[in-house]
Amino acid sequence: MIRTEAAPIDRGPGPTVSIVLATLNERGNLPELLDRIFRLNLPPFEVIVVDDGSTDGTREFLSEYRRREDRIRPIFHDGKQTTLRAQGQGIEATRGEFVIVLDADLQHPPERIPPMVQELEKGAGVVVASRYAPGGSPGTRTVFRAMISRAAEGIARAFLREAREVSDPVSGYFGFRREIFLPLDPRYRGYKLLLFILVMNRGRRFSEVGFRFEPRTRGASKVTQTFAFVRVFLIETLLARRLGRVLQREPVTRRPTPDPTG
Ligand SMILES: Nc1nc2c(ncn2[C@@H]2O[C@H](COP(=O)(O)OP(=O)(O)O)[C@@H](O)[C@H]2O)c(=O)[nH]1
Ligand SMILES: [Mg+2]
Repeated sequence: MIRTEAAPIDRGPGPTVSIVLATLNERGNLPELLDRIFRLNLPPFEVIVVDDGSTDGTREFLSEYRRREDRIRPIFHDGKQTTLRAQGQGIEATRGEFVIVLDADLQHPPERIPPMVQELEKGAGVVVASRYAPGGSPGTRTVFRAMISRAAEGIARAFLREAREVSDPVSGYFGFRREIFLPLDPRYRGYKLLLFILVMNRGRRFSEVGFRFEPRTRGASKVTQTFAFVRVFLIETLLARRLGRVLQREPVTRRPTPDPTG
């Protein structure tokens, strides 16, 4: 079911930075996003794109792009699995010391990646690209979207200690050290991997970089469109909280995440 477009080409030492994108019908945004990413001044890097069965030409575009740019590795998964799982799948395929996750719809300007990598190089465990840190802005958003976002922040802060330590705990734009990542139970669904990353990094330094949340100009939003998001979000917050408890009891060992039905 999971098919990688092509085996990575072994060029000796691997990349330092792995950029992970989840895509669902982003054909209109990918050309500009990738061109902007490949123009960044970064240590050696790779781009992993997990596509969940796009039908708008995203897959064909990625296959074609891969032919001339071998630093990009598309992973084709059949069927919508939520961003939590898609990003998790992408992270498991990364080779870099530092991982950066961002949306592929140009709402997260990739030009913030270099300062985020610098924070990780300076020793941060997690770096959050924040709408509320200096230099950041939530941009113009609908009242509905602002309400959903604020509700999610409130839920995250109510249940997770780590979420109180950053200004934008529900950001979808963040970076962390690859070594801390624990594969999530494949049954988990959700949209905010950052909550789990914060929990996995308990006790380490969290850092922030401001960013301006841009309006989506092409393609459709799939996540924060309905109140169904809030229900899924509440469940994933509780799963992250449970993961935090398990890690507190057995802090060092690497093990699968707790059973969501247990
Ligand atoms: N692979 C994958 N990507 C998804 C899925 N849902 C959304 N995305 C991608 O995740 C990013 C954020 O999604 P978006 O719909 O813009 O979220 P919103 O801005 O919160 O409404 C975009 O790059 C989407 O293409 C999914 O189920 N699977
Ligand atoms: Mg979006």
